[in-house]
Amino acid sequence: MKSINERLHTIFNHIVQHNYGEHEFHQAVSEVIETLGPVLHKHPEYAEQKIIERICEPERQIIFRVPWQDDKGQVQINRGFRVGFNSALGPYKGGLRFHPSVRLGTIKFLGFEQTFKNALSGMPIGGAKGGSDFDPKGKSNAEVMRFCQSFMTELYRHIGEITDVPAGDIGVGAREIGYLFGQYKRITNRYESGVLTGKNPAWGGALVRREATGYGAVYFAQEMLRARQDELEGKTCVVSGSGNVAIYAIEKLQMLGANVVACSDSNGVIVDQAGLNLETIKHIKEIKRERISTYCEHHPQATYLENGNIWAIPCQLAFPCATQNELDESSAITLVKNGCIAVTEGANMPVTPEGIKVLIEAGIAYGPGKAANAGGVATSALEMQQNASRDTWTFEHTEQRLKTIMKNIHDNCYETAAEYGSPNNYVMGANIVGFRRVADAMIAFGII
Ligand code: NDP
Ligand code: 2IT
Repeated sequence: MKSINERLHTIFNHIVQHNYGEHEFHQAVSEVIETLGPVLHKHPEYAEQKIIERICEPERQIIFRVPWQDDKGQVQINRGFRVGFNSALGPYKGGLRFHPSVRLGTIKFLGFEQTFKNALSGMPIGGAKGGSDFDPKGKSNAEVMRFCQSFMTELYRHIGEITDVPAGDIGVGAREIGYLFGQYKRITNRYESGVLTGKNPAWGGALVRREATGYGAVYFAQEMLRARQDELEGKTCVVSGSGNVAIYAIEKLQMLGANVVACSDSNGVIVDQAGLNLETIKHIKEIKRERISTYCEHHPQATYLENGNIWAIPCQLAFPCATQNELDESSAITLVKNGCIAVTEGANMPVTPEGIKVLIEAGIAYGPGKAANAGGVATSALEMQQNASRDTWTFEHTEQRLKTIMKNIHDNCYETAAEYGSPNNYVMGANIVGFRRVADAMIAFGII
């Protein structure tokens, strides 16, 4: 009879062999599987029903050609993806990423994470992800529109308000959601508001959805600090990225009295010890769609570090909000040395496994993305709820719901980690809560 750890090892080896070369997917699976030993010990039914093997295999994977014409009249071809990972708890739900680095393995890692995150959120949503290797950077609005229309011309037949509900992610914001929704409406002859979330509030979007991931991550950090009898106010913070998640994390941090001294984009880092000016960042990123380096033209006291490492800027609280594997072992060591007390993931899988080990061993509060950034998708579920009832809620009401959801996620992770013998380990807590919710529903539904 094999031990539980041997069995988990065998399952993982099989997954690596059968998903060849998909390193990010292997990484996401490994991080979850490593924490499930104590769960299998308490609940042998999960092993008997082969729940881990089933949960790691996406229910469906769609790959399609996306042809479009650029402004010069040239034909361009991209690849589109939608992976419906798990629908045990509700319709497939998860964002679309448009970035040149997107491969099937990227979408699978994100869909896998999303399954646990969505379960953890407590909302009735399954897990999915999609996207394309299309690069919106440097494209005109007309090019982005033609791309989105072509993308939706295939995607529309696979989605629907009770089937699969995409939203934004890297490279997909309100502009892209608008073009995608317009094409869906046109093809299907249906004003089906609930088919996409992250819509403009002027035509069916929820207030607070734009802010929700960043705000939610800050609420999560606040709860982690509270559990250690500490608080956010007065803390020096660093937030990587300068996109949707980063901007609204910075906004909430500033509202709560923290000092955010650095942010970044894929070209470099801005450091402003006086505290970042968020209006300037919003203007550069949301309106002008320019590089973050232009910040210094408005604020000469700030410095720009081309290709700089943002984690070398001393801080007490770090918020990786850009992309996967952006914070490695040596950066984690630097953060610890500089006195960092908490790392909260706004992005998906931004800290490498070696980096996570350093943070946990140093006793730092580490909030994994599937818990800390769940506020975005949870508010998407609130948008679905408003669309289904043809209602609109106020900003205050929706933000209060978000706050309560983040506190519940935090408390569930915290209590479950303690229950399974690893107090303060939010990775354990998040994985176990998410896994158990999905697993119990799968068992109830039989072998499907
Ligand atoms: P945006 O496209 O709005 O912003 C992404 C930011 O990250 C930009 O500053 C971008 O810089 C930077 N970035 C992206 N890719 C890379 C890269 N390969 N290397 C360095 N920097 C990079 O995306 P979001 O803010 O929406 O997403 C950020 C992260 O948060 C992602 O991991 C996403 O999966 C996660 N997330 C997003 C949610 C949402 O609601 N939007 C919800 C939960 C998680 P540049 O402009 O130079 O590319
Ligand atoms: O990673 C994520 O949780 C998102 N990109 C948001 C997904 C959603 O459906 O709102």
